[in-house]
Amino acid sequence: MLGKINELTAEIGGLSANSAGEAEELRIKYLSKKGILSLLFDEFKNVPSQEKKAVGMALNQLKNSAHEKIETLKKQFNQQSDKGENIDCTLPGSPFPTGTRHPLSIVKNQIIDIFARLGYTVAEGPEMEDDWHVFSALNFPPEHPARDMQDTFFIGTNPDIVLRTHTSSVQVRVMEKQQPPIRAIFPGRVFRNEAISARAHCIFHQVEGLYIDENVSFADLKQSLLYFAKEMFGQDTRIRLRPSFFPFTEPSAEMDISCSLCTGKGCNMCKNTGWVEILGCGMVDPNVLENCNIDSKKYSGFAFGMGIERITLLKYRINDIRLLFENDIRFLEQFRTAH
Ligand code: 2NL
Repeated sequence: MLGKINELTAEIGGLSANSAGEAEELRIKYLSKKGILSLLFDEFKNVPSQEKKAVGMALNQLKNSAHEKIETLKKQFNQQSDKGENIDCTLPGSPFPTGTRHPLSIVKNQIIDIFARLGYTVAEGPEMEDDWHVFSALNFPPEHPARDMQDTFFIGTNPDIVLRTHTSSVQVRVMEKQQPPIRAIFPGRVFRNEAISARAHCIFHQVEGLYIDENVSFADLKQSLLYFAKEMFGQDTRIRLRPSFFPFTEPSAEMDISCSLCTGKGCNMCKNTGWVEILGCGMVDPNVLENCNIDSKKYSGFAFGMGIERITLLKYRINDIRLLFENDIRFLEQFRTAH
């Protein structure tokens, strides 16, 4: 009898199961009413009385270890419900890493917000354009250098299809569709066939603006852009307009802001002039209005254009435009803002 008990102890100790069902089968085989252990207990009455104590103890030990073994076998398949009981609801949650907006998007949204307060809406249009919307409607003469392959990306061999070099093409589309008053800004990606350097990239972003109505004057332009400069760079910011030339505006000007780094005293950013250029602007050339079926005798307007990269570099004091296009997470993570 003791031999049998030892054999069974070893046998049960080595049991394994691949599913809860298999573990239950083993329980029935060894521990049920008609199981192997019950039969063994039945045999106990035939054990001679002097051996009863030792055999009884061994038998009880076998029974206990068998129960324990089957219990462990079952437990491995019951872990789901166990898990629930073991959750510590007081532990802090695992942090979920959130992304950040790209600095160009932050600045673009800021520009949109500022002009929205002046009543400007936002319009967008295609990046692939025809010659009319990028050049001809905007008063570029046929031999203008901007139409050259050196400056403009062409799509395939068709000289009429280009990647837009400015978002003015969207303004042309809006003017063609809608009579004044028009007051909108035009953010978007533009393309110029230029060598990449710390200051220039062949793909960059622009916001242009357009305001056309009866009696719109250069004074309106100045006041609107002064408001923009103060909102964008701080209320102490001053502006200065220098005469310039664009095919699509007459008169034209370039606008500088007082250097935000040295507040006009002279530093590296303003090359010791106290001023930094941020945009171009002017009164929309009457030819452009007529090209878009707007009566230039009745209506006038101003327009402006700025590079979002340039504004971003100035605002955040970044010294290389390429940082904006490399998508280095260590650079981008520094722009956590509400915008
Ligand atoms: C610059 C200068 C400018 C405009 C853009 C414009 C558009 C139309 C008519 C007239 Cl449809 N003008 N846009 C006007 C003056 C300057 O951009 O340096 N941009 C980065």
